[in-house]
Parts: sequence; C-alpha cells; structure tokens
Amino acid sequence: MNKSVSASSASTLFDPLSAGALTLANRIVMAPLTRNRAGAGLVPGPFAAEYYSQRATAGLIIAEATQISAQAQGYADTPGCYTDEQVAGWKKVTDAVHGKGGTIVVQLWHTGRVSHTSFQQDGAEPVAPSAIRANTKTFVAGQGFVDVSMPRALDLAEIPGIIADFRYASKRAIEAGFDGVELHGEHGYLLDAFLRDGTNHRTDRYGGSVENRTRLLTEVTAACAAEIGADRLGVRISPVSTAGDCKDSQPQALFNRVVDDLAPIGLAYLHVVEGDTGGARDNLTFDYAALRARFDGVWMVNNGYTRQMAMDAVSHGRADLVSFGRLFMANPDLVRRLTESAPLNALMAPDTFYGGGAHGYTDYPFLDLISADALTVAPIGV
Ligand code: 8OZ
Repeated sequence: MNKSVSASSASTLFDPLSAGALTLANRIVMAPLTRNRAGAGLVPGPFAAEYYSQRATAGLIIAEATQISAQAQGYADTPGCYTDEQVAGWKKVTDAVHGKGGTIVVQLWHTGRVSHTSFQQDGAEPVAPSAIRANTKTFVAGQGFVDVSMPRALDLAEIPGIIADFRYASKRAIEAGFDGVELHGEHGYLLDAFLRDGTNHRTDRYGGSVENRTRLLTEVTAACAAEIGADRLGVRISPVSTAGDCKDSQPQALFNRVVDDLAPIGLAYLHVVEGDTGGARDNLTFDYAALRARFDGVWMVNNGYTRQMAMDAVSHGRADLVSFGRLFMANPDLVRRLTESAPLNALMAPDTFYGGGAHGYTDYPFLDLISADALTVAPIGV
C-alpha cells in the first residue's frame, strides 16, 4: 500500500506523515508559488536555492509551476525542467533543501491557452483543447500585462507528444533531485482546460463526455506514474476556481469522475484548492467530502487556511495535509510560527511577488532576527 500512514483522529498538524514514498516531518506544506525569477534558459534564478532552503522546515515544499517544454510557457521568467541546464539549476535547489532536512517536489505545468505568441517558437499560437481565447492576462517582458493570445486546438495526433513531454519532465525532475512531482491540474491551464466543458469543445476522444474530458489528465498521470512511481506523484486540482477563466457546467460530476479516474493510480497525494484561488472559499457550492470519500489516499487542502482552520482540518480528519502559499511567501519559518502560535510577517508590496531579485523573496525575516513590534498578523494564506 503506498499510503503508509493515514490520518487518524489523533493526528495533529504538527505530526509527521508518510505520503507514498515522501517522508514529511509535519503536515504543513508550502504551496506552489509562481515568482518569475528564472534566469537565462529558464534556469532557476540565483536566489532560488536560498529561498526554498529557508523554507525547508515545511513538511513538504512544492516548488513553483515549472514548464515541461518550451511550448508550455505562458509567463515571463518561469522555470523549466526539460533541459540539462534547467536540471542542473534545480539540483542546486534540491541539494540545498535536502541539506536542511527538507522534502521537495516540483509542480509541472503546461500553460495551454494561458500563454502568448511571444513565448512560442516563431510566434506560433499557444495550444489548447479548443480554439477559445481565455479572458485573462499574462505578463510579457517589455510589454507588461497583456491579454493572452488566441490559441489553436491541439490536433489529436499531437496529444501523445504532450503526454510524452510531461513524462520526460517528470523523469528530469527526479534527475534534478526532486523527491517527486506534482502535476498542475488547476487554474485553467492545459490539463484543467481539457477537463471543463467551457474550454473543451472537442468532438474526439478527448472531448464531449466527462469520461473523454478527464482522459488527458488521467493519461498524463498514468504516464508520469509509470516513469517515476505513483508513490512520488501528486496531482493538484481546483474544482470551482475561476482562475484562468475556466468553467464547467457541472463541476461536482466532473471532479467526482476525475477522482474516480485518479484513485486507482495510487498517488502519493491529491491536492485540492477549495473555492476560488486566493479568494472566497464558498464561491460555489461544492461537496469536498464527497470527493474525498472517493479517494483512499493522502488528501491535501489549500486556500485561505488559518492556523486554527488547518489544525481543525487535520485533527478532525478532514485533511491529512494543508498547504499555505502567501503565508509561506512571507514566513520562511512558518512551521515554527504555527507551532508556537507566534505572530506572522505581513506580505511585502505586490510588486515583489512576480519577478525581481532577493527583495521580497529571500529577505523575509525569521522569528529570532526581528523584534516582536516589527510583526503584523497576516489574516489568511492561500
Ligand atoms: C500567479 C501568477 C501566475 C501564475 C497558477 C501558476 O495560477 C499559477 C500562477 C499564479 O496556478
């Protein structure tokens, strides 16, 4: 059985957990955070090893969304995991995190239609399940925030190549020293866009019925599991998030089927964004307990969890793991702060979130290094 420890009523947020082959010192996970600081060749930037290793006391770090191929890019300066240089860059990160006793996986993505011709070879159109433009923006160097480009629908004959790219990047991720991989199945990027009837109007075996729309995610997951082992693989979904202009007419039926398809694969964990990413947790009615009941494995939740909410979720058995984004951005020693119920750093200015250097990245203070008066309490974390 790949899930060697399951939540019991006695578990707390601060207890260790084995999730498949992953060994977690506690249930507090760093959510994947896009920071747009990759360098030339989309190699992780000069401060990435320090940034991640500062956060190595997390039970698990999920490194930022990382491209599986050149085509997969949708934003400026997001890293890849498909060239030798990128793998060598990530090795510095994983060595630094492991040197501090941490566990780290990487989130692999293909942005699909949430991209721009300027990121594509020869200015080609981005690819999507169907030629439907997303009503959202991306950031292009020199142009700032711009509308994403009109995509073209992938040919049926191109789909094996997408699956192969995910598989190849997962192999390279293990070579880079990651303990595993999380597949980015959320927020309207390629895998999520295939799932939903608002973005997938295909008439082949990857579109139409719910079974057809879940096929690509399931095939990608199975391929990566065959490559690196299901017990090193997680999947993240966001059933009712509106991020990426993605919608479905029947999210409960759709995501029930997603979980039914993924459950037999034996994943290390399933990671669920509850509600609207970074926003309301109750934007749409959705029965997460019904989803979880279909999955006999480690269950990770995300979106706006406070310390109390996270402690309750684990101790009441609603979740095995809780991931925090904004709180981990602002608090490298979040685990200690949650353990001691210490005050939390506030986030720095939003212009430090995406792009830039060390400021707002590696210069958030640790508890010992600051006076208590310098602290403010951040209300929630994604
Ligand atoms: C914020 C900015 C750009 C990308 C996601 C990876 O929404 C992202 C992302 C978040 O999943």
